[in-house]
Amino acid sequence: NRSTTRTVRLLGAPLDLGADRRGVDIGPRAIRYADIATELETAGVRCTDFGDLRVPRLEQCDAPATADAKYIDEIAGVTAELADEVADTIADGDVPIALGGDHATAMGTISGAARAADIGVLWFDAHGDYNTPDTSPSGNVHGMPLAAVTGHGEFDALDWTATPTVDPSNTVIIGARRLDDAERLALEDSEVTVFTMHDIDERGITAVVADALDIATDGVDEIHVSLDLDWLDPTVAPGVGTPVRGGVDYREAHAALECVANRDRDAGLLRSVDIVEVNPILDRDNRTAEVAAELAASLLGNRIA
Ligand code: B3U
Ligand code: MN
Ligand code: MN
Repeated sequence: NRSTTRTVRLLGAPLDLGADRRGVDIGPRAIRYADIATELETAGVRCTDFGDLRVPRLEQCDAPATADAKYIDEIAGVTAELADEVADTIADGDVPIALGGDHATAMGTISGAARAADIGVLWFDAHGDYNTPDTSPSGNVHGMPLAAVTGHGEFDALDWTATPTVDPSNTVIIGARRLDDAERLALEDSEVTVFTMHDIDERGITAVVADALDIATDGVDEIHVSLDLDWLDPTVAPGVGTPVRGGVDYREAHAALECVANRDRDAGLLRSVDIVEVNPILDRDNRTAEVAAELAASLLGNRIA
């Protein structure tokens, strides 16, 4: 269990090549300005900062080689580096938090985290991120990472065969409210569990997260938490590239992550975290980054209030 003080290591991943809207590359800086380090330390966690990974600027990249999965080669390079940093962080006994950047970041975090142990995944998102280059309506890779890490679809540029990934039966999406048609069909065919906003409305956030934790940890020891800020309602988190109305409110978001923290406190299961899709250019007064920092403290903190 988690009685000793943990150290988290921030890994900035200013990646925007997976998204359509510019600005998400400033996300890591905005979350630092929102004082995530102090939030975490106040919650009883030691916080170190690795700085930012080097990410190619969109302006330096050639036009995307394929419209099916734009900038997939560049994204493969960045996520491979992130995977190494995540694996090193875990080997040092620390908990990596990848600060995005767009959600393609998660391919690196998860493949790095899955190297040393089998993990389950909790994916808090308005979207499924389960498109493939064949089904994606946009060609944006940030709509595909969950497919890639669960072995669904063809991702030629990604060397997943050399990288242990996650079992779809230990993968849970929470808060979905906008799935593309082909994506929805593929999820229905898969072993991934999807809890929609309707499930949360009907059953309450804590019951849904309790189920999600049971599913994610069935037969595995540890979990990865991937938090897309568009999971929250845009009134709470306006600074995201693809806002969708009807998301969780501030208290539901904290309650959800506190449920994870409580289970973690008993079992020591939280291995790695992503906090992604914060777009300061679309934000108001850095509110979304502040919510992100506060949610990190609820998820990783050592105290209940
Ligand atoms: N499903 C759409 C939109 C989307 C997915 N993730 C975000 N947007 N952030 C797509 O492009 O795959
Ligand atoms: Mn996402
Ligand atoms: Mn999303």
